[in-house]
Amino acid sequence: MAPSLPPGQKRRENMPRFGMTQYANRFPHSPDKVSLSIKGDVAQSVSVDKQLLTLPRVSQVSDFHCVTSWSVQGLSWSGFRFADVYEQLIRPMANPSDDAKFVVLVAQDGYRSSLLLDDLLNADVLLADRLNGRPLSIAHGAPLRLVAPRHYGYKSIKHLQSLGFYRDSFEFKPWYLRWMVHPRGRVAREERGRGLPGWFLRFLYRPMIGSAEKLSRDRLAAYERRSNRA
Ligand SMILES: Nc1nc2c(c(=O)[nH]1)N[C@H]1C(S)=C(S)[C@@H](COP(=O)(O)O)O[C@H]1N2
Ligand SMILES: [Mo]
Repeated sequence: MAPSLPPGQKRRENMPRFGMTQYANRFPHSPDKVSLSIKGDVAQSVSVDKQLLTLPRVSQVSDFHCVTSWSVQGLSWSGFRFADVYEQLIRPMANPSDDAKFVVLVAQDGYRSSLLLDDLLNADVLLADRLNGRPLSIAHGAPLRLVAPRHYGYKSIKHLQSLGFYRDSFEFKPWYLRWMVHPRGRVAREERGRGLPGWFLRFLYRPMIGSAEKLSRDRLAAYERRSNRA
């Protein structure tokens, strides 16, 4: 029997391309090139690229939970542990301030998410470049994405391009309305949004899944047709 799901989640078999509808038609500018800029309250702003390959590669099977209430179980990711990236590259190269515990992640498509450094340092948080045995597709976040299985999917930013380390959360401007973004977003506690109960948001979001999924799929298909012709 498959393991049970967190509160309010429903299982689906396949991983769709999914996201906020305003990002459905936005795509990474450099899907083939990993380059992370490290900034914020750091001694030095730096860029991390090839250094990633010096870290141990890790594989992990984990579940993925979208805030709108769908979950996919047993995804096989491969990449680098965030904790290794932080300890072995970010600290020596950029030296973030000890009290810079609030991390803002920005993507090549303009999407943003935030997580507490303590949550990012969980052993199951990865910067992944492979999914189910293949290089990450554009649909799922090429060239590099975050995988934070204990947090809602909206924290697991695709097409990652920068990490900012800050003392305060005021640096973070959410991608949409503030109530949609919980500062931690832990799945086990149903922290779907800010100020509104998880069960309420679950019922609010659920009817939107089908149309959001279709929009994401159609825009990706149109993008692929355009790039094949070019
Ligand atoms: N760059 C970027 N990252 C993103 C999103 C997005 O639109 N753009 N959507 C988020 C949401 S809401 C979800 S559920 C997951 C979906 O990941 P998938 O498309 O690989 O299923 O990506 C998250 N990360
Ligand atoms: Mo999501």
